[in-house]
Amino acid sequence: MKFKRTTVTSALPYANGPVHIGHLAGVYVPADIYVRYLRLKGEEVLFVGGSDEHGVPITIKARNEGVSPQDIVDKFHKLIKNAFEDFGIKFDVYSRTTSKTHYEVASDIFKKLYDNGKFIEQTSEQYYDTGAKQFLADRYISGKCPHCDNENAYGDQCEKCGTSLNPTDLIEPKSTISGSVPVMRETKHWYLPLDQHEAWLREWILKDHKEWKSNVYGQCKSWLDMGLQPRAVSRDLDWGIPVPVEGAEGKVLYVWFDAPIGYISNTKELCEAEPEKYGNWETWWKDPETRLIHFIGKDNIVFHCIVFPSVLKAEGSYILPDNVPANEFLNLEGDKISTSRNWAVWLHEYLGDFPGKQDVLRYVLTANAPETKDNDFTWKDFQARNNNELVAVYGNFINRALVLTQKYFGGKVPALGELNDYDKQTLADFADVKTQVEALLDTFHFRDAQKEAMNLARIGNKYLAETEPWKLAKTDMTRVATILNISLQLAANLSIAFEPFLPFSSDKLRKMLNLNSFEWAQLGRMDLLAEGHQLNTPELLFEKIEDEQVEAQIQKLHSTKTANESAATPKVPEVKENIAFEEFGKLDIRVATVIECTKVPKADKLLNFRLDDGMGGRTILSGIAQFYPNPEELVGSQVLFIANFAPRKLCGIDSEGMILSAENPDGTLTLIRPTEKLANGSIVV
Ligand code: B3M
Ligand code: ZN
Repeated sequence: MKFKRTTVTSALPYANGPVHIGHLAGVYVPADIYVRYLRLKGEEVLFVGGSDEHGVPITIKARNEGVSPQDIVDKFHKLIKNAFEDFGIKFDVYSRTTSKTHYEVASDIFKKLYDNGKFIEQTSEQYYDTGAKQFLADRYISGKCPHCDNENAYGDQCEKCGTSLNPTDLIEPKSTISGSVPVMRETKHWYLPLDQHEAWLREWILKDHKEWKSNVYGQCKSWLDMGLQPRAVSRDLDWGIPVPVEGAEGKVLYVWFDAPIGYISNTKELCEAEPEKYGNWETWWKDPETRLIHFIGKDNIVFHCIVFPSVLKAEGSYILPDNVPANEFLNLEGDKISTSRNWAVWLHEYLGDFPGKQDVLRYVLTANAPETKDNDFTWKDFQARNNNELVAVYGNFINRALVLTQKYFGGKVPALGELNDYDKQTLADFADVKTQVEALLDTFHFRDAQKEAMNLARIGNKYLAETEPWKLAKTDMTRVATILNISLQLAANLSIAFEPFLPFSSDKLRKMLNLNSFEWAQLGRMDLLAEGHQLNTPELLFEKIEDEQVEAQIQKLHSTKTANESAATPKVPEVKENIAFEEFGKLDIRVATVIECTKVPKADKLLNFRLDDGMGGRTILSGIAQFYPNPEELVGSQVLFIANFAPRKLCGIDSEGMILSAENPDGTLTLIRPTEKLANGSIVV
């Protein structure tokens, strides 16, 4: 079938941490390449992204940090969105699943499925914390692992031995919220009966989409062969979209039910904001002439190929994905990327450490893309690919062509004379690049497509190296003109061929070539620059990356990892000498709420806390500024302080007490904060 337009989605990252190179290589860079390619061909395409702002991990992070889940997602949504923008991932829309539109769209879809009897209701027993008065998500239950005796296994997984668990598998389960022993209590949930969808899914994937990537097809097949089970689409949680049904108080939509609907909501939000430009949102989601493509990582395959399509099918008016080109995982320096161990290269940090070098990372991530199997990123390879390929091949060719034109022809495109056999051969090599790169991009082989583009640069580089126009300048200017004309046409071609992969450099190159309009269709043509066309002053397209720069990165990686590992096996400082109870009794430790918290000017370490201590308020300075870069985020938290500590003057400010922190094994300090709201001024006994 011939499609008229394409809706491209890329997985919505959880807004509980920044994006790292694994996410980029697996999802965002390939999606962006594909979309840029379609745009360049003049096709109608919509690129939808956004943040996934629900789910239990966000609530856990919020609880640990003593802030609200909304605070967490606000912070990371902004950070991720800005980093993507800086990196040139060009979404048409990047919104969030806490938006009003998303609440409406997700609730409406749930309601429609509910009203049409597409769910089944089931009651089951789940752990409940009677003190905290809430059902416990798997991650909120810890206990002993039945396989390896690890005391701190979670209700969904033991992180020590890696086994997936059910909360009921845990020996001596405890609520991580209150520490108390949870009880079993009945709860009702709505389930999507995937077993009833199995027949059409088998037909649709296994028969009609044999062209899907083998890793995707294989995973779907094994799910289908195991037999599908009903999946709960609601949870007992207070963070998420309320289940829009009577009698569902305290229940929200399961994050994996609402998140993919986010693609639809974000499209709707965009189209309603700019209808002239984007038209009606339904065209992008309901017209059978629209092709839907989901870019995701391999851990999301079942949700995009089985669960979400079943929701769309049950709803009845939506199209299904035409392809789901999921990637495998990227490792880092031979080890699995891990957020908790801080074994990652974070996008926002890369952008800060390597300003203006977006394309280098894009290039390396595509060159090592985990398209068919897991792959590895190393800083040495990053440096080598930059220095030996981008600088020495592509950059060198462009620089020579432009500088020589400047030198011999005042920057004007010289005339093309008669072609010799080598010229003809070089042009022939370029002639079918369009078909070749296109065939690879159309089938999501981005790695090979980029390799093909780089081979073109190699041909150009070799052409100049072998024809040596600088040697001919004294004897045969007609020949020099021909060689440079050909080289410049090749350079113009490269700016188009590389546009999907290296958009910043392509743009820079076109500025140097003084080339304003360009399109994919021009690829392979040798008349892109007319004779006499004036070029702009040449600049280097890429710069060498020095050893020190990558060594600093390697060191940074290892030092943060070591800090984290030593935190995992802490050395506990020795206990001090015994004291009598009366001595403890002399300390007056109390609870207060932070009402203001700012950095003390000219003192790097000090924070100025204004506290509501229940006794009219007081000011205390505390030397923890370096551990709380955003002190305003502490406002509203409760802290413990020593109330009868003799006041002292610091930096000209009276400090009336001392706020309690704990020292971590790596020397960092963390404020001690009560987990339940207490009356200000309460005494700690
Ligand atoms: N946030 C999981 C992930 O980042 C999830 C993807 C949602 S896509 C709708 O792996
Ligand atoms: Zn275990």
